[in-house]
Amino acid sequence: MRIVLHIDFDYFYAQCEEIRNQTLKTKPVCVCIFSDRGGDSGAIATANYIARKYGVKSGMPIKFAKSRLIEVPNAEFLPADFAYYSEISQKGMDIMKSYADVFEYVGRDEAYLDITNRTDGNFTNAVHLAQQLKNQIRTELKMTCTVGVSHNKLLSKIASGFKKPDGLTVVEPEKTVSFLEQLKIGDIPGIGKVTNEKFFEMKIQTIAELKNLDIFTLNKILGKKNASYIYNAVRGIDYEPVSERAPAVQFSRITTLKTDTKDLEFLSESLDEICIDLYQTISDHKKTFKSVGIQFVQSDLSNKTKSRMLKNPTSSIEELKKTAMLLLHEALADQELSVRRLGVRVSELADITGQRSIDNFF
Ligand code: DGT
Ligand code: CA
Ligand code: CA
Repeated sequence: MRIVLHIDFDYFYAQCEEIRNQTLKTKPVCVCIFSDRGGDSGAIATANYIARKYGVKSGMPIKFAKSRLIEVPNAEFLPADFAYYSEISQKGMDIMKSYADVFEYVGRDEAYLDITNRTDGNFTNAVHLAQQLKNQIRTELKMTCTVGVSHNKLLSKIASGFKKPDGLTVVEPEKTVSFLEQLKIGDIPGIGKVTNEKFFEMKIQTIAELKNLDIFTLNKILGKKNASYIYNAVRGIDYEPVSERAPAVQFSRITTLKTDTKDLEFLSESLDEICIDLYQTISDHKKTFKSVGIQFVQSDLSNKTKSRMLKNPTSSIEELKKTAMLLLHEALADQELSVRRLGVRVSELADITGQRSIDNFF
C-alpha cells in the first residue's frame, strides 16, 4: 500500500501578493494579466477568497471582475508578476521535496509526494507529516496550502480539492467508497464542462450515479481509453506512480532567417517550421503548455517579444500554431525594423497526465 500526498497552494498568485503586502489580506485582490491593448483589456489570473465571494473567477475578463467589485472601494487589481511567483514557487517546492521519497512537480503551485517509505505506509504517520509540511510552509513562506492524503495520486488530487483553502483531507483506503460517493462527477479530474453536460443529459450528476454505468456503456459514451479511466476513477482506482520530476520552466526554439525580412508570408512559413520543431520537444516530454510567446531579434539586434496566456492548458499543435500566428500578426502590425531571428517559446508547463481532460473527446 502506497501513501501519496497532493499539495496545492491556495489562490497562489494572489497569496504571493498578500505575503509581500500584508494589508491586502483584508481586501479583495485580483491578479490581472493585462493585454497590450491597453485599458482594462485582459483576464483575471486568480483572485483571493474575498474577491471570489463577489463572483470573481480565474479567466474572467478584468472588466467583468471590476463590475462585480464595483461596490467595494478597496478592491485591488494588481498586474501579474510571474518572476516573483516563480521565486516563491521554487522555495515552496524545495520545502516539499524535503518531505518526499519521490517528488513530482506538476505545476507552479502543485506537486505529488510519495511518502510511503518514510511513513512506513502508516496513515497516522502520514497525516502527522502532512501537518508538519503545512506548518513549515506557513512559518517559512507565510503561505497556506491544501493537502490531500490517500493511497494514490488520483484520490489525493480529489481530496486536496475537497476542502479549500488551508485544508487537509485524508482518505484512508477503507473510506474510499464513502468519500467518493458524496462527490459530484465534476470533482473527478478530467471531467470538465462538456462531459459534465453530457452526463447531465443522462441524469447523472454524482459519482455514485456514474458508478452504476457498466464498462460497455461507458465505452460507447467515452471511447475505450477514457471509459476505463472513468470506470476506475469512480472506484478510486489509480496505479499511476509518483514519478520524479523537477520543474521545466519553458521550452523554446529560435532560428536565424535566411534573410532579414518583415514579410508576413515568409515569417509565417518559418514560424510554422519552428512550431513543428518545438512541438516535438513538448510531446517528447509529455507536457501541456498554457503560455505561448514569440520573439523577434530585429536587424539592429534588439529584441521584441509578444506572449499570450491560453484559457486552458493544452498539448495541441494546432493551438500552438494558431496562437503563434496570432502573435505574429500582432507583432507585425507596428513593425518598423526587419526581423533577423525568429523564436517561439511555451511555458506554464505541466504534465499531460496531471492535466488530463476527457472533454477533448467530444
Ligand atoms: P485555489 O483554488 O485556491 O487553488 O486557487 P489558485 O489560484 O491557486 O488556482 P489553481 O491552483 O487552479 O491555479 C494556480 C495558478 O494558476 C493561479 O494562482 C493563477 C493561474 N491560473 C489558474 N487559472 C487561470 C486562468 O484561467 N487564467 C490564467 N491566466 N491564469 C490562471
Ligand atoms: Ca492552487
Ligand atoms: Ca493548482
